[in-house]
Amino acid sequence: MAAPHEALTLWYKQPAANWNEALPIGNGRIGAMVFGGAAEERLQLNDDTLWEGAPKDRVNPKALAALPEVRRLIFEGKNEEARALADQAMMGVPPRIDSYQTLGDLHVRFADGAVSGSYERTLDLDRALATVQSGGLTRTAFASAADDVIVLNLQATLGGSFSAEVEMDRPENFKTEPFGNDGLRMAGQAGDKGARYDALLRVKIEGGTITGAANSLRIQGAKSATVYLTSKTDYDRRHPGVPLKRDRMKACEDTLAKAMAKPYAKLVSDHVREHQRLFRRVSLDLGSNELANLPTDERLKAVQAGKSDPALEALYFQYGRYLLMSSSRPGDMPANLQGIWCQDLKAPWNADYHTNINLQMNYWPAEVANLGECHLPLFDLMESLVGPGEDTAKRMYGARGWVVHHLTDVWGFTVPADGVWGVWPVGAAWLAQHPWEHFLFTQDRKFLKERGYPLMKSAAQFLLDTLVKAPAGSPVAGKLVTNPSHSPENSFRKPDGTTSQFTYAATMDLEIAHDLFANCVSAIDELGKGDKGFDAAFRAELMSALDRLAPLQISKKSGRLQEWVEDYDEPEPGHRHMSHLYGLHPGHEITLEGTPELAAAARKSLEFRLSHGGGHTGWSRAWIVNFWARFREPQLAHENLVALLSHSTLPNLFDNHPPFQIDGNFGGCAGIAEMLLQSQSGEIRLLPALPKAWSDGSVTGLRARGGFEVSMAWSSGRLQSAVVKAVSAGSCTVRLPGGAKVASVSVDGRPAMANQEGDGLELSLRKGQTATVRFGLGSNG
Ligand code: FUC
Repeated sequence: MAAPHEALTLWYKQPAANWNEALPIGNGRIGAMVFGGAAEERLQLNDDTLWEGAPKDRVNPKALAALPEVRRLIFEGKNEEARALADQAMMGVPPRIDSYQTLGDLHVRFADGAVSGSYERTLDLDRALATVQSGGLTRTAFASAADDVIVLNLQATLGGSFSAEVEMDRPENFKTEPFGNDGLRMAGQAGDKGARYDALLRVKIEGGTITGAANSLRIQGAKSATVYLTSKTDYDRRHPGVPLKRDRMKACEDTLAKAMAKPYAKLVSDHVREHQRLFRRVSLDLGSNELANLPTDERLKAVQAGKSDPALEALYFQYGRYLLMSSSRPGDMPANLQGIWCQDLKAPWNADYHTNINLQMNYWPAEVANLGECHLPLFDLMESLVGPGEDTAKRMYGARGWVVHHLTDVWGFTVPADGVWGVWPVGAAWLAQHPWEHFLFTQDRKFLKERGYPLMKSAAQFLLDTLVKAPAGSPVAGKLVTNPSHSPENSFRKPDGTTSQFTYAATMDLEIAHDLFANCVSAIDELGKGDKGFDAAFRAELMSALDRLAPLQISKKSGRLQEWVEDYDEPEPGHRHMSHLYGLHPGHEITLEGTPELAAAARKSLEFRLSHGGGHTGWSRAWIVNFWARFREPQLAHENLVALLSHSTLPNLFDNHPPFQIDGNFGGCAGIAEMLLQSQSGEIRLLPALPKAWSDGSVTGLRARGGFEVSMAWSSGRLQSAVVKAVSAGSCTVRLPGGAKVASVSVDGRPAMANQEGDGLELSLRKGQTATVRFGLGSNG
């Protein structure tokens, strides 16, 4: 069992009292929340394809005809009339999606005797093992990506034995029956039209006996028992809604037979090896103090009470990486609002894919935290949405390309949902940032050509076809704008005192369009290197649109970056969404050096939001950490990271958006990386926002755009050394923290020229080479 004091372990002295205290395991596809109860072990189970619902044509047949009228009303300032018309003519039919669901529960109820004595529960992130030490029993749970099984091993210590009863159930729609003498099967469906599933568990014991009854297995006098569990559904990722024709139970049997044929020690070591292959690419040390010896929940309480715990911040970062690996491996579904972990039949927000920040935030850490392959499930989902999204684009907007509104599911949902704020047709355009980022980090041109660029181009086509000219009298008259438009979920107050959400040219739309068009041009130029004239006509179309796109506006009244085309007042100035700052992060349009006026205005907007209580949800707080990192404000970034931990983090370190939403975990993880390393402006910037609390530390294996891997060590707030490996490309410009003086540079161990000019350092590298830079005495930091 893991020593509880290891830096990469969450641990507790008591069982989970509820789901928010249970510990997650997952192999990307299947997973569980481990409760560690003394008298009963409960594993709440999930399969990432177990969704209620089915594909359905939901395009509102009145939409296309109503669109010109909605646009006219909006341009004329008749926001309420426009809203009423959109409400009856543009919303999806019906405008609701169904929920991702729990797979059910595995229960192991211990007979008297196994429950007394000392207790400890851990989650070892480095080995991806959850353990429980209770009385005379050691329990180990893990979800193996190598063998596609969930495993629960129970081991009597000190030569003892134990007895227990094993059951599997689900809140609804399930049937269980025995499987041979040592197994149980469960089958059913998500709702009455969703995915059908089969789950199978089998138990192997040492010593004692095992007997099967109708719905349970009884273990008696065993020295050890290992439960193997897997599940399969009929959901087909390539053809959502066309049930996969396979013998699910046979597939479960085969999977378990293979896993059970391995000696247990080998099953564990194969699991650990596969986990560490990804997990160990990055290490992070931010310093430590005496709090590191406390159980995780007590550390969190200490942080809530104002104590500093840098090692908990590093643990939170690695937990984000652990969660991404556990919920989004290649070939699986992307991480939803709860990753894969969900105990409900009707989950909060259906545990869906929200595309007006949440899904994207889930993937912010993927590249920089060196888990690029965990990004791939997002591209699979995007590709599955292109067909339905093109159909919606054509029939609702008369446009080319694909559209996604503010949320989606696994059944190709692309129409406006929930309410008129769902008429937000830039979801696909935002998502299209991700394949471009994947290319920037990996330099994988084949990916860009075959998968990335087609997704980007189609999203850009939709925008090109739906941008319209702002009318005379508009502050951006004659320029290209979106209409209809929303600044996600936020409202504005018009001079006549009325409020609305429905408008044209919300700043975020313009920033998303700018970003996407610029990225498409860069992609065309990249792909044109081997293919002169590649998509030249489309490039010209993009350049012309970029030229005519409405500009971002700075309020004359307040100096803030405007969120809307008019300088409206806001009924909720501390709103959780900070959409108009998209251009600063995750976009690249606003930078300190490139657009100083816009950056200053964006900063004012951020300060205004914060001074009115902004950041009250976990994901919102996590976004703020990223913003401050981009402003290179270490203390402010850190202050908000601490607020994320102290106000929005549950005892199991899950992000709290009552009840739970995983985006804050991922956004926080990305924010920590963003404080240490940035590369959004064609340069690699080292330690851009190192706070005082992390004055001594080191990191290895972060990734930078351009195809680099970066490691650094610092002490007393000053950079000591940096190692830059050109994984897939060559030379780069490195920006050093203020005052850092290069003492020496070597490339692959051989002394090299130190081309430092001010805070810039040119590294001439060829693919595969590694530069090691040592810094001398200077006053950086
Ligand atoms: C957005 C947010 C909510 C919530 C939901 C899933 O709509 O505004 O806070 O996170 O997504």
